[in-house]
Amino acid sequence: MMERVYIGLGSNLADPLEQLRSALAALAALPQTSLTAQSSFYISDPLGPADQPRYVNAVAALDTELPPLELLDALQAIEQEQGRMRKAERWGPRTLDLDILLFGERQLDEPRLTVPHYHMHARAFVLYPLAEIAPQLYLPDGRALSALLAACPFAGLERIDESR
Ligand code: PH2
Ligand code: MG
Ligand code: MG
Repeated sequence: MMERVYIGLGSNLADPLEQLRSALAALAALPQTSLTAQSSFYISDPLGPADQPRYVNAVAALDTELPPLELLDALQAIEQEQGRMRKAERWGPRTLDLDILLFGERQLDEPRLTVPHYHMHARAFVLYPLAEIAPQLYLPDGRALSALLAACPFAGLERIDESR
């Protein structure tokens, strides 16, 4: 079964734009998967510890036949390949973060994976890029993305024009 999945991409270390570009190439190369859309890149103020560089964020849409935990393994392998170190600090800096935001209509609550992604409902650096590629989207709980956006100021975001 083919399902539509949305991935949040983020980086604030080691040339973030390049990190996101190579991550998108790696997503496009996943087995049983096609990359169907990608948002612009956005520069965003760090959420969490303030003494870290600003992030570059984007959202990608995939159509995949991989089950959720296999996709998660594949995303974590891409993070590792791009130099991700797992550190203790919560919300600390990273070379690459690939988060499963939405997986079809599924609501998952497993030790390794919660979908929809925690807090995506209120994060400008997730909602604005997501709305660029899926403006009509509804979350599995029935909420419209447009309603979430209306409650989430664009503050601290900057869309990069030449990034595609
Ligand atoms: N990711 C985090 C912590 N803080 N801040 C921004 N602006 N963008 C992110 O992707 C981000 C963050 C942990 O995943
Ligand atoms: Mg994250
Ligand atoms: Mg993550």
